[in-house]
Amino acid sequence: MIFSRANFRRISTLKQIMEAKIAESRQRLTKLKKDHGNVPIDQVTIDQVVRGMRGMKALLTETSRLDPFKGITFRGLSIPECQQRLHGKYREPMPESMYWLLLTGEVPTFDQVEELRGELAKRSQIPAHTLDLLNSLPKHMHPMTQLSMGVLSLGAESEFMKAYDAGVKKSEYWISTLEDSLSLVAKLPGMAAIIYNNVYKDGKTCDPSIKYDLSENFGRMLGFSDNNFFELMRLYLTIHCDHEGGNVSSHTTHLVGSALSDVYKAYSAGLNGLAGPLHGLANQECLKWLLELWKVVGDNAEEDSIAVYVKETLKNGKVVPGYGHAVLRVTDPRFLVQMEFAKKSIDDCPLCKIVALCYKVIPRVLKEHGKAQNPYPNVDAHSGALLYYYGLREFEFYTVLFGVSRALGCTASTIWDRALMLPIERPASMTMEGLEEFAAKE
Ligand code: AMX
Repeated sequence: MIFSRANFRRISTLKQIMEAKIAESRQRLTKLKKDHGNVPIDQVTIDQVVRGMRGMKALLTETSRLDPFKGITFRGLSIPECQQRLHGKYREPMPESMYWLLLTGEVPTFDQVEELRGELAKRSQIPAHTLDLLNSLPKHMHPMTQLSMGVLSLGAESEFMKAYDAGVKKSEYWISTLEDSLSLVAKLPGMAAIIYNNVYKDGKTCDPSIKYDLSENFGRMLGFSDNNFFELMRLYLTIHCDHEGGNVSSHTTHLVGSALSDVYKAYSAGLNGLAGPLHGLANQECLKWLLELWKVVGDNAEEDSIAVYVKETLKNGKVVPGYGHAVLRVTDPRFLVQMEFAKKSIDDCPLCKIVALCYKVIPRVLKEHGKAQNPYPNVDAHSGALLYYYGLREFEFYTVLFGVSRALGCTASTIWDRALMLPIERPASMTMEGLEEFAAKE
């Protein structure tokens, strides 16, 4: 036996539901491969090869689906539907409920959420070697680098690697990957809080409590006590959790995991991708840009002064952070839900008012500029303003919050990759000469 029986008993309902779903999905996939394996989905163009595989349908991801015009759905549920069905006893959806949904495809009952909440709370203790590592890192090291290193160090306890070394069957790889994933998701808020308190505060982090949900524990470990901030954390950690399989963090996690690296190695790599300014780091860049804009236009900003500032950004050859998207062609529903949160919960946030004004002005300016395929705001255009309002003002930490959330989607997908026994990822690359030969044939 690779894991303790006690652990298995604790996650038995989750595991049993997943077992049934996996058996059914394996049958569907076998049929697809056998009966329809040769059906073409798409034609790959030279443009797609040289433009970052944009829109190329080449990945199987079960947890969420991104429609350019409707935005994200998690196992078929839109963000407003998740708000209605995943909130448990709170106002905003719970990340625990979302994780259950991503893992099983089902909306959990109250008892199931409670089971998962308790399970995660029990697994939240951080091993001594990871604590020592985090406490030894220099304050000037970017928090995302620290988080990625911390996650990698958790791999010393990987149940998957133990199972693999013990010769467990391929069809059971998902079970130890589920074990690792639950432990990773459980430990991430504490690790993030330790990094925050080490870098920006007095280095002291309180322990999580079994009494609270993941979001309240996280908020408290970061030093907050405001219930509205905990609600914001619930919303934030839920809406950032997954964005189908092709984005940099999810795709990287999938790619590394496809070589059967444990989920700690795979997600640590995913975090390094999330730390790029065109991906998760955009939230940090976005708030920096907004604060500079605020300084210039003041509290009583008007549309014209914002337009002048945006045009200046573009004239300097910079992108407007928080705007545009590789897939979406409408306003990101994750932006809209944060704007709603601001309207509902906050009436005295000048920065949120500027964000709302920007939403009126920037799409028009970007359309006139004529380059961006999507001139509308993405998730990052609002998140920084809300965090700033509640007093979380250390921008370099913002992508860490994103990283705590994205673990839900990336680990759930890695478990399903193993459940469906997907092979190592190995596409083919082309030389320029090879592409020219194709072009000449046309
Ligand atoms: N401001 C100015 N120019 C923009 C722009 C923006 N917000 N968004 C796109 N463009 C430009 C691109 O730089 C590109 O210019 P180029 O031809 O000179 O290279 C051109 O418009 C076409 O780009 P695109 O096809 O519309 O976008 P993309 O798929 O190449 O890139 C993204 C998508 C998000 C990287 C891009 O829109 C961008 O840089 N946005 C600002 C950064 C940002 O908000 N990132 C967060 C994304 C969400 C996330 O992952 N967290």
